[in-house]
Amino acid sequence: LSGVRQVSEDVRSPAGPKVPWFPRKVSELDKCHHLVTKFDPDLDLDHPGFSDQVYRQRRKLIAEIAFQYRHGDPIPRVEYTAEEIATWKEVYTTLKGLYATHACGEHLEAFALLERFSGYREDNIPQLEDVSRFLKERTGFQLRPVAGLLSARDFLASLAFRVFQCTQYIRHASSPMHSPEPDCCHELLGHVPMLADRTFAQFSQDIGLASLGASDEEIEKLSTLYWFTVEFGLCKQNGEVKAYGAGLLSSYGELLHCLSEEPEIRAFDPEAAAVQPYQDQTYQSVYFVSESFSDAKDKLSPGRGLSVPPVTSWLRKALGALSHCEGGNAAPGLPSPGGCRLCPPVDEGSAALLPRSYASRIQRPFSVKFDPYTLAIDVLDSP
Ligand code: NLE
Ligand code: FE2
Repeated sequence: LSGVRQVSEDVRSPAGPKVPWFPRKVSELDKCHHLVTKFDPDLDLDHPGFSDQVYRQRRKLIAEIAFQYRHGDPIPRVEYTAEEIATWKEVYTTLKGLYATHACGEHLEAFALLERFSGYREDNIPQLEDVSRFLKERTGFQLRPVAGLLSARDFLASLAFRVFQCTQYIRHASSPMHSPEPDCCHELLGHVPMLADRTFAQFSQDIGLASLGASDEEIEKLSTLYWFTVEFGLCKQNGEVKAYGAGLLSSYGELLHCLSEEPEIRAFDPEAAAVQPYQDQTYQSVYFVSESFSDAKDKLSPGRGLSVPPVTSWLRKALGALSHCEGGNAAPGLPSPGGCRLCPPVDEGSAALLPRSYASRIQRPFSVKFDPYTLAIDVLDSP
């Protein structure tokens, strides 16, 4: 396959050839490997590793693991060098000093578990295989190695299967406090603890499901929404603003910046966040803060009560997908527990069906449903 809009012959879409190809089973993520050559140490003169041949060689070697990787393989271990571990140590210790005051409760809770069970230490870069096993037990998320920045379409598609595409190399030693590109510090310190949270895992998967077969314009909106939530989101907890975005939790410089007086902080509004312009070179000038991240979540009893986690309701709001279940017995804006045909109980860790009203809005003439037993996507024709 070349290009991300190709329609595969073996997976025929009910909508005909106009729908971009998308994976239907988890093993087809092997085809979702289109890299974006941005921030590449070989091509970008501003990359801190551009003039460092040793660093560039190392990146090539580690990228090879991702190129060879097929779904179901154990993730090969990397023996990190003393210099890499020193970079990790600097990132780890400086960030850890800020987490107590700057990170959300979900992150702190998972981080403590990772330190106990998954080799999170200042002198050890955790191995993706070990971390993947931890996540599988917590939320069913698993990791797969990726060589660098992926196309938004491929990256989001993997989330639909509860697979997180994870870089394995580390940032250049000269810039430990901020990196414009993802690296293992960003994935392990920023994303992994959040993916260990049920609510957050469901939200991530829902963005992924919404992206399958979507138009390029819709992918752009979804990845922007992802940017201002999963990467750079703030939330209020006990009256204080905390970070839950991975791009903040992995950058000492930006974690300080986001809770300083400098940036503009706006109340989270999914519709606005999905179209807010951003840049990815340096710190953000605008962040969105959610009122409800933990408050609303505390009102949910696990597996019972309201069936849709609050962050997922943000997404549904963002997608304008609420009309079919309004008037049920749920809180306004939330589907009624088990009462709506189009809103299965997602908190049981199983199905997440995106409502058809949304599908029509994104010009996707079908709905998708994740089958947790086979890790496959069922495609349902619209009437
Ligand atoms: N700026 C983040 C960091 O330094 O870890 C990475 C962001 C990747 C989108
Ligand atoms: Fe990220």
